[in-house]
Amino acid sequence: MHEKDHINEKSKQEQLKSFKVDDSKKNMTTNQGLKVSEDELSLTAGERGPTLMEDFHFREKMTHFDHERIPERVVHARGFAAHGVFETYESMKQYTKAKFLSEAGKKTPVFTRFSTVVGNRGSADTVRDVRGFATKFFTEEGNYDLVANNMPVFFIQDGMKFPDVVHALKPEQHNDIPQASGAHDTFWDFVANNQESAHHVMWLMSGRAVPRSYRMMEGFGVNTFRFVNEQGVSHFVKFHWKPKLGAHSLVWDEAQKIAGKDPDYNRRDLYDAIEMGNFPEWELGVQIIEEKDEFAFDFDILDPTKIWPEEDVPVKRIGKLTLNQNVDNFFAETEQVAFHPGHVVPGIDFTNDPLLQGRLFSYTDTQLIRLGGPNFHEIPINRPVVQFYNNQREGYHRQTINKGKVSYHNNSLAGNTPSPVSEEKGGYSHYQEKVDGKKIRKRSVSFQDHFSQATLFWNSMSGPERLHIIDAFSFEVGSVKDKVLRQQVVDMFANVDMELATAFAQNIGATPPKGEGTSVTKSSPALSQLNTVKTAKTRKVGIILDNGFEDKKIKDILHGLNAEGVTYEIISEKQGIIKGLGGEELMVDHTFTTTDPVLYDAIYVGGGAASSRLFHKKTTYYLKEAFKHYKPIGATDTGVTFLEDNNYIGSLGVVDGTNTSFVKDFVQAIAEHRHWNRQVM
Ligand code: HDE
Repeated sequence: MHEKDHINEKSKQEQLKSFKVDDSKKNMTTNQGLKVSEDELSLTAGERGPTLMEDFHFREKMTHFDHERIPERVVHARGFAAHGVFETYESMKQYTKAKFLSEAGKKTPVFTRFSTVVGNRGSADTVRDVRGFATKFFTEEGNYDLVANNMPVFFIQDGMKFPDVVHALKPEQHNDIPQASGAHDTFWDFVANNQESAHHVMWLMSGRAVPRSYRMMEGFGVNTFRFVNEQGVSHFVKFHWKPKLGAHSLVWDEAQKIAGKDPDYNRRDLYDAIEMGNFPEWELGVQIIEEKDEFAFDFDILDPTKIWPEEDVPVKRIGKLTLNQNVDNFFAETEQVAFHPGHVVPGIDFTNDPLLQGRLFSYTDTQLIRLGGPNFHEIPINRPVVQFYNNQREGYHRQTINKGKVSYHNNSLAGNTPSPVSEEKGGYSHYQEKVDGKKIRKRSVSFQDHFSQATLFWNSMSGPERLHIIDAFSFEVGSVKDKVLRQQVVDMFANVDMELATAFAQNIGATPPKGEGTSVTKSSPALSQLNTVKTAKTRKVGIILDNGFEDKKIKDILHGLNAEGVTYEIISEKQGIIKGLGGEELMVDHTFTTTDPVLYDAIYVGGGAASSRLFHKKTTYYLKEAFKHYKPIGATDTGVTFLEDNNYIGSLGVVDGTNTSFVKDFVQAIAEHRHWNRQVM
């Protein structure tokens, strides 16, 4: 495999195959291969006697167990990953010599890990947080990592401040509370005292921080990189991931409830979608700026607290990522994968973005402690699909068996090999940017405007999105104990928008700000999730049914939903089989108590006998929750009485079965994601 010169989309899978072990139907052995005859009783001196030291099997088993945990990632500890393929749409040779982007139809195996940032490994998926979106491309020129987030800007401008923002965001020092949440004093103290965070905080208070699904989330490389072509011409580039299913969010009340009902909500969603063959897809987009336009904008294009508005610098879609295979082993693959923005291939290079420069140090450093030494690149999931040759040797967990006695360069004993390769033959060569300046600890004034783009974000939001942001500030800053700090935050965000700061100031008992407010009026429609892709495909409907349902009608509706790519689960009072009037049988997936309305995109009441009081009570609860969270609701047959009882008929996104085109209308309502303009008490 290593010596193969042809890399195809299956290459990584083939490479991993040789490391995979299926130990089902096998005899048990020790790690030395010795067959084990007894695995439950330790070796003792007599039936009631003491355990003996010489029980090597007991000691090996226990020692391994004692050492099973490795340190979790200091940030992005909780994550979930899958394998897939990236396919290039068209040759990007004009901009970059990166081979995996060089021709239309070229396929590259990838591994993508999604994550939350702040919580521990066992924390809930749906907390308010940034999401990581890291992709390793196993290219023929070595691994390229695009280590992205689902928000396009960052809290800080200089890597030097990363430990500070993370310390502030993590649980507080004295009591280790709260878990996976920024709703506490130290985070907001950091924000108020580091005003460059304003723009990122706006994103964090928006629906982007509670994505409905990893499959419905945008990704952004945040930092400014370079594309360099064969001729050595460089362009500035920002990377984007655009989800084919659109970018959609949960509502906060729902996100909080899901954190209890199903803390694995986002990972389960990704896993299930892949198992069902609903492979999630994203398009890779690039924004490109010519070198000569470096200073043509009213912000510094190297400032990671700034976006390049898509209306000013269009996003060109250059390829498609498809995740199509779940991992076999979470620890071996998802936990041990090691990303690094410094893993680049020829044609992709860095800029002087000061945050990026900090990152280029941190990622390898952190793997040393997390993965226990300098040989983490040899762990199967991290291995490039091309063989690596150099003079690095030894260290913990070395697996390569290098032949020969030479491990230095230059040498003549091995004909001066392994030998460096010229740029023309594919050797990586850094872009020769001219740098001339004094060694100083100082930031350019072009990085000093911290508020204009935070306002741009606010200006671009629709009404419901603004309400989400005001509620989020009210919750988060309202959770801050220090009243002076609360006021500081209000005064800071008055620089973003007076209406916003006034609204949450009133909710948290702070003094509304005075003054003129900002004069920034610019907006960017691409930032609003109301303008995203809308589709019912892969959405999950909770179908409430009781015995005595209308056989044909229900069957037709189920088929209709299936045909539109909608998935569903049948919910009833008891598990087992329910029967229709004509004897049709359906298997119940969940009872009212093993699931919850917050776990569905829509609720449909198909009715049936619906005679018990419990059925009535629970169905009403399911509908009320769905209604409150702006979800589509459908009902036919006896189910319609539930809509009547709750006065839902005629409300936005409520579809009743008196309509002959029920499936069509319901699917359309599902595609809307949420009916934000519904009047909800
Ligand atoms: Fe990271 N980041 N980061 N980060 N980051 C890590 O590396 C760091 C930043 C991102 O699924 C760590 O292996 C510094 C921006 C993702 O395994 C660590 C700075 C963006 C992941 C680290 C940043 C990211 C990480 C922790 C500021 C979006 C998870 C574990 C200078 C573009 C990757 C690890 C995975 C992980 C450092 C800022 C994305 C400590 C110093 C901006 C998606 O090295």
